[in-house]
Amino acid sequence: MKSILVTGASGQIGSELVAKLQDVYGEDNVVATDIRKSPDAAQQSAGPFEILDVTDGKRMFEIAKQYDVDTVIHLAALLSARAEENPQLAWNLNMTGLVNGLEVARQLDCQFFTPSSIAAFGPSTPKSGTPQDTLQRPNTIYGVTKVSGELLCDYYHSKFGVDTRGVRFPGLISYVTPPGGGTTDYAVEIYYHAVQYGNYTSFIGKGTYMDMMYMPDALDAIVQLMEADGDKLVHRNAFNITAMSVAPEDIESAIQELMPGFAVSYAVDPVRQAIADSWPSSIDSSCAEMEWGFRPRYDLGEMTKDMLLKLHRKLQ
Ligand code: AKB
Repeated sequence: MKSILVTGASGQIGSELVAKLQDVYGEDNVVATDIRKSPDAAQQSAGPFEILDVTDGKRMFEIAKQYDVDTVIHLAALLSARAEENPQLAWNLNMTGLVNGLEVARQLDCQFFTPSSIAAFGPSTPKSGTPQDTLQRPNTIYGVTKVSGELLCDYYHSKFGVDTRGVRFPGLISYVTPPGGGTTDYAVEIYYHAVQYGNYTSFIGKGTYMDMMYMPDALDAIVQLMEADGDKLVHRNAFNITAMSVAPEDIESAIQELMPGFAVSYAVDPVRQAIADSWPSSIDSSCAEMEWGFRPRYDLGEMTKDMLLKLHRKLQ
């Protein structure tokens, strides 16, 4: 049975991942940590919770030791758009936090997972069907931290034997905890606005394709990769994974299937549009499929049905 430390547990992925890990490994075997507790009582984990600023390596080590963890899932990070507003803060939080997590894993012999992102690619990367191994020259600070993070995780594996694993997440869509400060956030907002107002003004332009995935598939992928036989992994940090490549008008059409009056207009934000334009329009996840059996369950239609149902219940 694993004993898992999760950083960034109050965030978009963390708030749902903690509950999933508790289901799989038991409530007391998942230590949720974040710089603050989620203000939403429904999202507070039932198991142990500790306040942790991930740039404080000493405190991270103390918590890991206190709970005798054998796995670290490091999620705390600043996302793309917010990182662009404060690059120094982004570097410090994303890289110092990661080094601290890796050091805990090295010193306490833990398995280690941290997400990378489609942001680890840049304008010179092949834009469609982006291969697992390709050019990675991102021009955003978030992307720079993600490529650096991938390399550092590989280094900890080859140099110190730490069992590091990761995926390059696309935009993640969920109805539980909204993301904050990302470029793909429009694809979450659009569903909230559909239910609340019946229309949406997109800050990402028509025809901008990016990879996306529904949160249940993202959570399954983390557990599946962590449970995968290490001997079968050719790659580690980090696997391309995706469930769909969509533009705003595709999500609009999928919502219109269930809400015919719904309409999207556009007020493009140049900063976030430039970030989106520097990312792939679709990535190839065949290495993840072959090496550890990645297979998402939700396409755009199934995800849209579930999102609208859950948001109607949540917001009305
Ligand atoms: C963002 O938009 O910054 C994130 C990501 C793709 O990593 N959702």
